Amino acid sequence: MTENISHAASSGIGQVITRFGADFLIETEAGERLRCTARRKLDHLACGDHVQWERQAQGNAAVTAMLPRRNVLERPDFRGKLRPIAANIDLLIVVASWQPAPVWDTLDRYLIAANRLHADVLLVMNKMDLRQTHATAEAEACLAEYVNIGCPILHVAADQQQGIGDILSAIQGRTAIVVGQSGVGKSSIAAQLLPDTDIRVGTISDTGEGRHTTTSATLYRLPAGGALIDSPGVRDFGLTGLDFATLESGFPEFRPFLGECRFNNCTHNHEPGCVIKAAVSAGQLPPKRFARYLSLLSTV
Ligand SMILES: Nc1nc2c(ncn2[C@@H]2O[C@H](COP(=O)(O)OP(=O)(O)OP(=O)(O)O)[C@@H](O)[C@H]2O)c(=O)[nH]1
Ligand SMILES: [Zn+2]
Repeated sequence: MTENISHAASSGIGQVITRFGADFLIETEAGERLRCTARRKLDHLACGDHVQWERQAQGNAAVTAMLPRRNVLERPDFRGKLRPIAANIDLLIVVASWQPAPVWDTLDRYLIAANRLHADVLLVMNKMDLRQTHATAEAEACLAEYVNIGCPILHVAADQQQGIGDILSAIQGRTAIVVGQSGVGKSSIAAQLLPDTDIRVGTISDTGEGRHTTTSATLYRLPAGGALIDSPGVRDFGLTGLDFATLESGFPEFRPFLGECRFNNCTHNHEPGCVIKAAVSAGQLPPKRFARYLSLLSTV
């Protein structure tokens, strides 16, 4: 034991696994888990952040610096101040189901949020056992539009452990979060992705602090590669602060047409010479998504 410690690196790079109050659990590059105290100026660290750490002569190790992050998910705390909850997310697994029925503009908002984070999207239609009995023609037509714009879609039944392996393979080494409206099966999917409760909880008990139940976002390594960052707050995160540029670039199907409207500040609404509207009329762009674009436009 003593020998191990004397050979262990005394500083290095690691990743934040979770937060306990003012302390952080980090994973070193060697896979060791260290409970660290962070300097006060690092209060904005979040689960998923890459950091520099060092052992100290006494007490916990310390996080000494945060490395650059590719993105961060923030949400308002009880005072309305934006707080970072997870960083370095590569993939939003957006879950919808046939019962409760999909709320399509919520789905569009997740796609916009993913685009703003520069993250990929995987749409997971859960409860495929209810598709035959609950899917309306309208819902199938809405879903077909996502297929047409090239959104990756998987059909699964979390309760029946169907399609969970497909989600794991689709993650492909990326760091994912699971989001979606209430009741669609996010918890069921997360539980299936992390079936070994030791993976879910045991990592935290490694610190010798005993089993910890934390509501902070936690990063779980997945057996097939990649990771899931999960917490109740991550799951029901929603898009806030939508502006026009974010809205327009959140509709990837517009891209081939952008820059070709008569007015360079065209909002694709009432303007003459709008190529987006023309493409919708010509059947080249999905009309239901476009109608929802217009209603989102009225909110920015
Ligand atoms: N029929 C069917 N029901 C499912 C399936 N997966 C989950 N459910 C059920 O759907 C309900 C909601 O599942 P949850 O996993 O709690 O959904 P959630 O999205 O985490 O819900 P919130 O916590 O409200 O956000 C539960 O009763 C599940 O048992 C499925 O594949 N088929
Ligand atoms: Zn236009």
